[in-house]
Amino acid sequence: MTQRFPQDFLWGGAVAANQVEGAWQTDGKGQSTSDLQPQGIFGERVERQAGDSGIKDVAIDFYHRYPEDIKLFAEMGFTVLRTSIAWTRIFPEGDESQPNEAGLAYYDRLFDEMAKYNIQPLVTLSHYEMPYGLIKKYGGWGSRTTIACFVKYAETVFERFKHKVKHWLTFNEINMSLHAPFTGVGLPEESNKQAVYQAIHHQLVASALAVKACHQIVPEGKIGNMLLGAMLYPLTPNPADVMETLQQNRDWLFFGDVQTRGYYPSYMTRFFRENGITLDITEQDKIDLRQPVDFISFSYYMTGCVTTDEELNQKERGNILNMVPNPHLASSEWGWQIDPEGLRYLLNVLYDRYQKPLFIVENGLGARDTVEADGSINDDYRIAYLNDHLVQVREAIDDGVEVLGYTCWGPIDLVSASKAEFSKRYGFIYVDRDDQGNGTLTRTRKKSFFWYQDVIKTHGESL
Ligand code: BGP
Repeated sequence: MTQRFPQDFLWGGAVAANQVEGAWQTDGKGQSTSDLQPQGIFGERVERQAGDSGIKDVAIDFYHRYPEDIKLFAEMGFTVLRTSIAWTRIFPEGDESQPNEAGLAYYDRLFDEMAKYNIQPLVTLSHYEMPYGLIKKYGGWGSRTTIACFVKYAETVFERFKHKVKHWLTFNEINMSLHAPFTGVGLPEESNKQAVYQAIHHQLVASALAVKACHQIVPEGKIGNMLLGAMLYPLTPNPADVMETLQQNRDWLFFGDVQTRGYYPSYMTRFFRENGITLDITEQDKIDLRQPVDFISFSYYMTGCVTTDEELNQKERGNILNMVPNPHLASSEWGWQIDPEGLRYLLNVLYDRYQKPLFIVENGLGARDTVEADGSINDDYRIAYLNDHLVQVREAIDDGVEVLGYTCWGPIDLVSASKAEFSKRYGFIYVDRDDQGNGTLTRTRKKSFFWYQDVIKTHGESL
């Protein structure tokens, strides 16, 4: 088999504005949903009172320290950095007639800094946040008005950054809206399926309109969707388990089907009927949806199993999506099951299904790190995790899957999305900060920093 990755394969890391930038009220930024979730993406919405503070208010202060961080990414050899634009820096309330110039200027500086080192930006338009103003005024994605606000925001940033950013993504892990409605579509957590799927429909239309706008505005622009790629296996060969697995995988593949094919898959007709869901889908919506993405991107951390065994289904499973654990796999401290081969499997499944280029835009191991007396951080567990996954990516490429690149999650430590804390770390670069917000924010290279540097330098031959 081939030992090297393709010459033009993009190597880098991925972060999200709200998990690194901090500066939550700087230069005219408005309140976003993530500013109101002190417990993370599954947490309650909490109105902020004067004097309240949260771990993300400063995060790792990337807003001010990005030159130092990008220099470190360049030292590792990054050719791509995935980040997101905070919508509230551009339209603080979400529906202003004019964008906030200070917010646009910040991203100009950021992309210019990346260009100095030939690091391409891969930019997510909406990563788990939206202007709170749009929720107060219109009810978030429950309203069609939000589609127009989002498209205006997308057109604004395409226009402004069209010569600096060629790769775009619409909504981060769009399928997560089913599990965390406030984070995903700005609806109350207890919303019923009818409301959530209607809001998702609005978001899918907005995503398609952003694809159209990107193609019109950005010369040679490419835009993809972004899925949480949590592949499910049947727990047993019982045909009932196998069928149920097919159905449950469709819960998330549905998003990819619409964004890639431009229309709702037929299995959803039955799903909506059996769940008493009637969607308002206009003729214009159907036309608007017909804007397939150029490539498919996804996050990959784990797989899970499906069972029809009632008793097993009653058990508490302790991982993020409440998936049945696979008896053949080990788990991280947070119950995320480690499955490198599953990444090759998923890449093949997606490529067989869509025949479009794929981009792995998140993958990594959240772990507690120990700083030794001499200041070093020997994160061999992280190296092992990433090494095993990249070997499987190389296998998939050898299978003929077209993979554009790999941006592992959190190349620098950042605030965890699900836990809103610091001790779950992903980085090659350690940031001195704890769960209470104490620490100097000093950056330190971990052992994995040098490992990744070598992987990139050798195009994967060192794996
Ligand atoms: C993905 C999100 C990221 C990120 C990552 C790791 O679902 O897109 O924002 O944080 O998961 O999750 P966590 O931070 O909860 O460990």
